[in-house]
Amino acid sequence: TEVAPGAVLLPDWLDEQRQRELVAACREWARPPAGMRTVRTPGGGVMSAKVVGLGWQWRPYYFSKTADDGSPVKPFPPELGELARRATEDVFGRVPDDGLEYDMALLNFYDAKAHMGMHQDKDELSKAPVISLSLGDTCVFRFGNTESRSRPYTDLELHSGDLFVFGGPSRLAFHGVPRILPGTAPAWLGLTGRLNLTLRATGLTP
Ligand code: MD5
Ligand code: FE
Repeated sequence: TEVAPGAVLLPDWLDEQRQRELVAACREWARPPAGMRTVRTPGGGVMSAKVVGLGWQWRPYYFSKTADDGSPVKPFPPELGELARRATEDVFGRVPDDGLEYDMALLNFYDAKAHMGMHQDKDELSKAPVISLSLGDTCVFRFGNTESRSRPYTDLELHSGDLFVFGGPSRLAFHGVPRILPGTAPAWLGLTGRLNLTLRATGLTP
């Protein structure tokens, strides 16, 4: 389903086994050193979603190879590069051949009360689509416009197993997660809360 130009939602893209495997992998990636942490913004704010980066660590508002605890950031797993290629193939019918290289994963964990304010993802130097995978609780995802945080925007639900690809003109749209719908994760997944895994090409890896 094309939600907006370049923004494509493929519901239920990950089968049960793949979701279970990814949750198990996320638990490893979240572990210290260079594990999941709380992000403080320069303005004195605290993000309610917890974050960990693979390949690169996102900081407001740049990428670093060093985690907040001083350890090297965990490597970007090759299997996530393979997953990104499969996602772009399924959505665009081919792997984009403009030399883009997926080199970082950003993992966000939302508990029942977490949310993410409206923002743009513009720290990447590459225009490659962002691949977003949802696991666990359903969330309300707010997809906005490229001009401002305010209306017009569209609210939709992202469910466990859904793939959302943000490319083209949607790549720089404002977006956020106004709320989590607690207790909506599939029982067989064994996850309380929501994990969002995004695969990105920073354009920073030589
Ligand atoms: C989430 N994460 O559900 C969302 C999904 C983030 C973030 O927003 O920055 O970690 S990924 C959403 C995304 C990425 C790039 C472009 C657009 C959405 N978009 O045009 O809407 O935790
Ligand atoms: Fe974002």
